[in-house]
Amino acid sequence: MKNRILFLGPPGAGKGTQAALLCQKHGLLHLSTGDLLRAEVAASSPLGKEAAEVMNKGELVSDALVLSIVEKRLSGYNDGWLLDGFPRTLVQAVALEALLENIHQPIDAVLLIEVMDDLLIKRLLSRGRSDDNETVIRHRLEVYKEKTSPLVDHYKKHGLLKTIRGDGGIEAIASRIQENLS
Ligand code: B4P
Repeated sequence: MKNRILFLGPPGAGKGTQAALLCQKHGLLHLSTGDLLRAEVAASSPLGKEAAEVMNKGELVSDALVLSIVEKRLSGYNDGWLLDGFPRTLVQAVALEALLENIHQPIDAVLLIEVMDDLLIKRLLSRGRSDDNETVIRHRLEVYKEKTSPLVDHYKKHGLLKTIRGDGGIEAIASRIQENLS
């Protein structure tokens, strides 16, 4: 099975949900930049204070800050991993490629989880995190379209992209993902 994986997709596509299932099943390191940032916020660290305001507005945290978090976790790690919600900009993608080249760990697969906007909004409103009110969600979707969706073409050109339908039940989506990683 492919075991160096990126999950791409709009907010609420279920990246975190599916990443947790897949990593538990196959013993992969689950690196969610969203979770790591929320842990910094909860700890009121200087980094968390910087991130909280940005996240609650639905903006992206600075590339430099996110890159420092990922670099710390991935360097020296030699087993399989899944990056969930990272990269989210082309700058992050290019920096990740340089990091992975240095540690001789190329990406095996990029999975794009696709879900219609109406369903994303419905899911996020029922999740109810502090950045999950309708105005902020709509802004996050715009930010996704502007800053993250260019990564779809980027990874298509590298021959790494697989697209997964993200509607339906959690188990059905997990099976679609599994089929694309064998
Ligand atoms: P993330 O934490 O990455 O979260 P997300 O994109 O909102 O959600 P995800 O797709 O993981 O959906 P989930 O499984 O939870 O980002 C949050 C913020 O952190 C960003 O806005 C940004 O500010 C910052 N950030 C993170 N990474 C960054 C980066 N690299 N650079 C800069 N900033 C960064 O699912 C959503 C809901 O749907 C859940 O309630 C779940 O239970 C439900 N659900 C999932 N699958 C379902 C299904 N099949 N059916 C019904 N409900 C389902």
